[in-house]
Amino acid sequence: MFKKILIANRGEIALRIHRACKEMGISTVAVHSEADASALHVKLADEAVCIGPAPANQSYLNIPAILSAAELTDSEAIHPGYGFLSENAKFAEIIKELGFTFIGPAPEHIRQMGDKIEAISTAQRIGLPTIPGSCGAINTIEEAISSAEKIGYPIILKAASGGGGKGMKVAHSEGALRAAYNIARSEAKAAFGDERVYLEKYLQNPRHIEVQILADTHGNVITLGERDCSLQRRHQKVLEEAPSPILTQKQRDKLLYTCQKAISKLGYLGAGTIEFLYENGEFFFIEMNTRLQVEHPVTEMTTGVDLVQEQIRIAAGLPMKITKNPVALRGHSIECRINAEDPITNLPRPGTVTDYYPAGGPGVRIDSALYPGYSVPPYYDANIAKLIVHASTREECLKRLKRALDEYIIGGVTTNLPLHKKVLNCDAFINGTYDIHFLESFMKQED
Ligand code: MV4
Repeated sequence: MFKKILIANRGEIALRIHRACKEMGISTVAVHSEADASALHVKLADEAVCIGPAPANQSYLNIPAILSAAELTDSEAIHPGYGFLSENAKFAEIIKELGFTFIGPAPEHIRQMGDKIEAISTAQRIGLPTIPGSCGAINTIEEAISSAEKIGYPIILKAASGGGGKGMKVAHSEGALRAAYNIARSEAKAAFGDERVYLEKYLQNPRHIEVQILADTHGNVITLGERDCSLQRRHQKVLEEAPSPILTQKQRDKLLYTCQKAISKLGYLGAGTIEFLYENGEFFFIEMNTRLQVEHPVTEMTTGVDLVQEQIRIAAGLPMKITKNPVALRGHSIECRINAEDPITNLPRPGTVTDYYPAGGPGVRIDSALYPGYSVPPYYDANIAKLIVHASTREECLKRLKRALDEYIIGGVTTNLPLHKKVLNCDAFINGTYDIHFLESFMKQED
């Protein structure tokens, strides 16, 4: 096992990784920007190295600075967390070349899934159901129109290097497709330096359901159930739950079995998430995330598996602690993402935390790097805490969540805690029938 791990991230996830390391007897190195010198992940780590000024491209995205910190501290492995460099194939490659271990999948798998066109053709090859579409890049407007006619409108144009919702255009007719095509290409070029786009049938009211997998170097591949991430706004997830309230056990069994077979065939290593859209009883692959995800705690609560510890064991070449597939699931878990944001504009709104009373009691977990007196810096994303609850049924879980939200006090910064409380009183959420458009229409109705 590693003696020392460098954590190439900040905030709650840096702390989450630190905690896993400590429980495994591993010493930790925090890296931080000048703006994060007083951050909790820095205070708690065994060692800390400042890697640059506040802007992420000069610090948390600064590959040479991070590698120097690893060298300087004699770290053996690097955990990238989520965001920042977590899905940067070059970073994973250089780490390997320099003799460190990247805690994540092979660079080839990161690259393969980063190109959404290649990801879809790979998904088809390994037996995952995909959305009817162009099967590759569309290079001319004529090609786009003929492909759309075969598939049928409405269609959606997506950027090959996109993902997470950036650079998508929906068209309900040939006229709309003609108008959208060049815009989609130039937006893709501007955002990702890659103008390639592809086309899919547009699903109008899907749910977003994703499957957590783990695979080790000993040939074990396990699924750890699904997460329902349909409660989102502008492609930012707001609340996630496990299991999905709309799946039958039969549907779940089939989905998990298909994913287990697919990942075995792919030869993937580490933690990964396979994202699907679900509509009218059918699943369609959209993307695969080759990292630990923000919402991983709901899977940890319903499986009892420590995903970060498993990632570390896998990277060290050890077998996972749990290898029986599928992993047994128990109860229900919901995560609320607490953001420091303006309640009207929903734009990030930094500030200094005054009072801080975290919720507690049975079945309550808070993943956060907040403390009284902490100043939320303006340079990074708005997420400041995740409130995760677990109970034996969804109904109990909703009651527990309501109780925990009422207890949680974060003074001095404006948060979306009130929004979570409102969502909990909404019928479509209570009965579990909400789709990916629910939150946006709910919030419009509120204004
Ligand atoms: C779609 C879709 C409807 N039809 N693809 C957005 C994020 C990216 N991962 C894929 N996305 C979508 N792809 C087809 N063929 C609708 C979305 C979508 C969405 C998906 C998941 C969660 C939230 C979303 C919000 C808007 C659109």
